[in-house]
Amino acid sequence: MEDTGASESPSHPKTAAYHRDPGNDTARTGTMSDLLQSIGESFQIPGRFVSGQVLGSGHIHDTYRAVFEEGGTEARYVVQRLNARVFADPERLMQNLVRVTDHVRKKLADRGVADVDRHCLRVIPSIDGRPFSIDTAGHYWRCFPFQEGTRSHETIVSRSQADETARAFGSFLELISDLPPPPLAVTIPEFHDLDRRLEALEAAIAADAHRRLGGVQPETESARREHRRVAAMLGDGGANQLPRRTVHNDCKLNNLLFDAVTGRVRCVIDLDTVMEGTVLFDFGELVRTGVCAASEDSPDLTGMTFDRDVFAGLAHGYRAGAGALLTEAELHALPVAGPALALENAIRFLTDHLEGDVYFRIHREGQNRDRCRAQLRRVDLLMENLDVARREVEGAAGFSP
Ligand code: GN1
Ligand code: MG
Repeated sequence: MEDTGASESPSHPKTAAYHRDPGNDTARTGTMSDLLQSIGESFQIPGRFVSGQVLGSGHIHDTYRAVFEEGGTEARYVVQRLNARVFADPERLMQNLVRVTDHVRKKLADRGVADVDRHCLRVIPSIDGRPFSIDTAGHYWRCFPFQEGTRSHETIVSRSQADETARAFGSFLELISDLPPPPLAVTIPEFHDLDRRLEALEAAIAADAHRRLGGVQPETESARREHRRVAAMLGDGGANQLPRRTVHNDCKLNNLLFDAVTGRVRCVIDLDTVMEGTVLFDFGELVRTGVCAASEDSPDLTGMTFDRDVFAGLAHGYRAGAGALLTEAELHALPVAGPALALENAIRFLTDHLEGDVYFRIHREGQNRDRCRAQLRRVDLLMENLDVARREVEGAAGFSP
């Protein structure tokens, strides 16, 4: 997650201690406060900067929480330095974000939702009226109100939580389904293109720039083998002919904020990759992150299992959240989404391991290799349980997939 809405995090395992910041990071040193102060003050926040701290578990951006004093009370904000290596065009990214959040906010308000700020991100403009601010080093920053009274979670623990999670992302799909043209900018080209991801892996293998190939031979073989299997399955399942729509593209449990009191989903966050895609990208991320509980980088995979109840919750919740939007072809294809997205992430982690950990933030050596292994294990489990998944989707959709 990128904590774009941020949450209370006493239960959050990955905060400051895990933070690694490439390059000249003033934000970890004594000048962190100065940097956050000057950035914070460059946004339209009606108060005085008090303090700031590192926040969040995202692999991509650098996220902080800044406290301002506003008329005698403290108000908290999320300030985020965008990763320009991952997002080459931060201005178009932020234009997307403004379009998406404006659209969702308007729809929620039209439907009578009270206090829209609690249910959708709001981009705070800079003093000069732009949806971002640029620091003296040329880095792009953005700012949101901190979502008070929320929690984020890393692992789905029950069928009802799976249902709630998938329902929220299904509803989000409906909310953005009528975004007026033009299409959103492509923030990361070929983001979920499995074949291009494999090509990138082959290039990293050929270069072996960090001499790590010797340590990951079984993983590279397994990635190639599974790619052949999964690509054939996607072809057979009609996945390549599905309608293109605006999708979230990163539907993980930890990209939702849950109300700390009611336990219900309040807000979908991490909207950086909202752009054209297919529902398989969204449902697949839900399945690969939800169904085989275990942390994404656990070196011990012996206890990992396929949780049928969680899968059933995801299928029912997604169908219910998206309502009538999903076509029969999309519903038929849902069962293959999980293994495809697990494999894609395995390939991405392995590529990054070979390339020297330049994309996904790591906190220890070999972490991207371990992440890859854990995804490959998920591919196995999800493929073994494909028939179970088909039956559950059939139950949720009311027909035979
Ligand atoms: C990144 O930072 P986070 O966890 O929200 C990545 C996702 C990966 C995920 C793997 C823009 O998302 O695509 O699935 O890591 N986001 C981007 O944990 O690459
Ligand atoms: Mg993300």
